[in-house]
Amino acid sequence: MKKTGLILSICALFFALFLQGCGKVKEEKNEPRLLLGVSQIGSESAWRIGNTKDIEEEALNYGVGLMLENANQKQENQIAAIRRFIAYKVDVIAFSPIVEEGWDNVLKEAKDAGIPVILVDRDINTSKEDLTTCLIGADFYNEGVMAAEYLKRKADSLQMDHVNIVEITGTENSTPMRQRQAGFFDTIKDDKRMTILESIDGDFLTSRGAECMRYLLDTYGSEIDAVYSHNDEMTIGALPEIEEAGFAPGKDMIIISIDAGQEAIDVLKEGKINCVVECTPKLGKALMETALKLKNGEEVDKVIHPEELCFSDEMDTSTIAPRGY
Ligand code: GZL
Repeated sequence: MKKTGLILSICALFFALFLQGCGKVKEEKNEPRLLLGVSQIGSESAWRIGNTKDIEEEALNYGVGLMLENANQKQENQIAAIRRFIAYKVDVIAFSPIVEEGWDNVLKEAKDAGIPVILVDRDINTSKEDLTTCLIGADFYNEGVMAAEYLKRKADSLQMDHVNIVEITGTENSTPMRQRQAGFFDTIKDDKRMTILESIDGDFLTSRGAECMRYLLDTYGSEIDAVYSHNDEMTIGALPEIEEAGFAPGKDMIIISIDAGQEAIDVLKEGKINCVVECTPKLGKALMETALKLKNGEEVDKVIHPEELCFSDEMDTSTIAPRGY
């Protein structure tokens, strides 16, 4: 009898140790691989919303603990969020700077706290070295080049001897605004047919795109041959104003946009937009892989550009796959 009791006690002990071990394995399994603080600009466009969604999904896929704060288009909110991440001692900080200037102090604080900072989507303008580790985002300059190259081909096909262009830009002093404008201007500057009538800041917003287009139509009317808009939201805002003024967008005026969200692609298929340059919001995978490398002390590339396409009325638009944003 005694022997049986001893065997049962030993089995009970092993079973208890086994359960405790499972508990520990389970506990370790739930432990995030790293804590990532992300300051996101806002929710101003389908692109931004798609970018946030992709970051959240990829954080789950990679087992990354994510603290994501929406700054509602205010730089001061981004700075405050970064300070909270520092106080919280996150492993890595990532942010998409709404504008290029004004980050030196808070990034110096992150550097002094030993927390690496990844730039996502947009860049900063600083004279200080090593405030950030890398940039993951589009080649905005090339997006401007692709937009201008399309316009030159379109002018050729329509045998236009002059092309009067109005430009609706994104948020002033933001990286996409500066580089999309530079890439476009550098590409058209030697083409004698091309004239920029005016550039105006639409702040990447639908409502501002409409206001800008209304002003440009009142000012230049039928002189306008082409509209170069830095994002789909402003383009979508501009189209009804063009129709209201009695013009057919995509026919009376060449319409060029950037982002390539589903809504703009659908309008491209209707023939009211002529060209949409892709700017993918799907940066989450690259962000998680880069943050994990930094946590593990590995080297990372200074700049990571995703591949980007140009959709236009030169192709069979029915073949364009669903965009997912
Ligand atoms: C581009 C991103 C821009 C998008 C806009 O990477 O910064 O900001 O083109 C968004 O839609 O508002």
